[in-house]
Amino acid sequence: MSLPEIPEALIHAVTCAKRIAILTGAGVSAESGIPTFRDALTGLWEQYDPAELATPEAFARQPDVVTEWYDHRRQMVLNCEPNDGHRAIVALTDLIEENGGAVTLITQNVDRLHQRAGSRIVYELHGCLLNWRCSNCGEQAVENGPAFETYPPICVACGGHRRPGVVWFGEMLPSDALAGAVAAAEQCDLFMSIGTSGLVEPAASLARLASAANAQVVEINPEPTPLTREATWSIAASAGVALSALVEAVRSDGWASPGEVDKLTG
Ligand code: BV8
Ligand code: ZN
Repeated sequence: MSLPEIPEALIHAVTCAKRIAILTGAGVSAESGIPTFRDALTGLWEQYDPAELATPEAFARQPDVVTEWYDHRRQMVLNCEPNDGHRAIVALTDLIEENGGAVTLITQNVDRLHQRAGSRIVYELHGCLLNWRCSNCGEQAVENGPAFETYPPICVACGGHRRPGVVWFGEMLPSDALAGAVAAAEQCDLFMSIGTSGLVEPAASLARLASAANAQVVEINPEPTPLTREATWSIAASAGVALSALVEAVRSDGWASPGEVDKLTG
């Protein structure tokens, strides 16, 4: 597979950036074998619309169907591994931090693969599939084990229906994650939108916040999105391939510039 062309100006922007904000979507986990959100419904789930299942109303109406779908996704996530895209984000973060910059990682994903790849601070805008809580008494636990025996899973403390700790459509985002993401978008020099269709709010507005604050914006997505025509750069490639190529380019061209070589060789 040919490596995508990484524009010189983008490599320069990455090496000059003091603050980079990265927003990821389901496309970053696709190369781990996790269907993207809009393709999530294959097989027995294909008769459902994800946006229909990802709501409090659906949980109230069909707690068994909704929790079985989420538990099916939880098992998928537990049985897959982070991919080159997740690892490249860790490598890029380390490179930037070694050179005095800062990276804020914001994700719409609920699979915790960034953390499993080694990303330390992640703003999870839409919660996490592994956290489950009682919809009645709030009792919560991280569930890393096998599939539940009953749907919906029942709270041992009060007998209530347990739900996944994700943010459903119509629910507020976690205020600390959203505040951190907005601040990072408003203060960054470079905003990277990776593997997201840019359809879900308020996450989709972060790139516009960044560009309104004079940040440059790069999008990595094999398909065009509403952001494509507004971005400074748009790389039509998969996250794993494009991010690995970007890290390679920054490592070799970016930081091997004459000033850096003097600094490195003393
Ligand atoms: C809220 C958890 C306040 C559950 C999810 C304006 C402002 C505020 C709210 C709204 C607004 N307008 C509308 C709303 C309401 C709503 C909304 O956005 N609706 C949309 C559909 C119009 N927003 C909300 O309800 C939010 N709450 O704002 O609270 C409020 C409340 C009520 C009324 C007003 C305000 C809550 C939204 C959170 C929903 N929960 N997830 C679960 O996972 O089941 S969202 C869900 O979609 C996932 O988190 C997913 O990540 C996310 C976004 O989708 P993407 O990540 O982009 O995934 P998608 O499949 O769409 O695209 C994948 C992309 O990857 C594609 O472009 C593809 O080309 C690309 N790709 C594929 N392979 C690769 C790749 N890219 C790179 N490499 C590859 N290999
Ligand atoms: Zn309970």
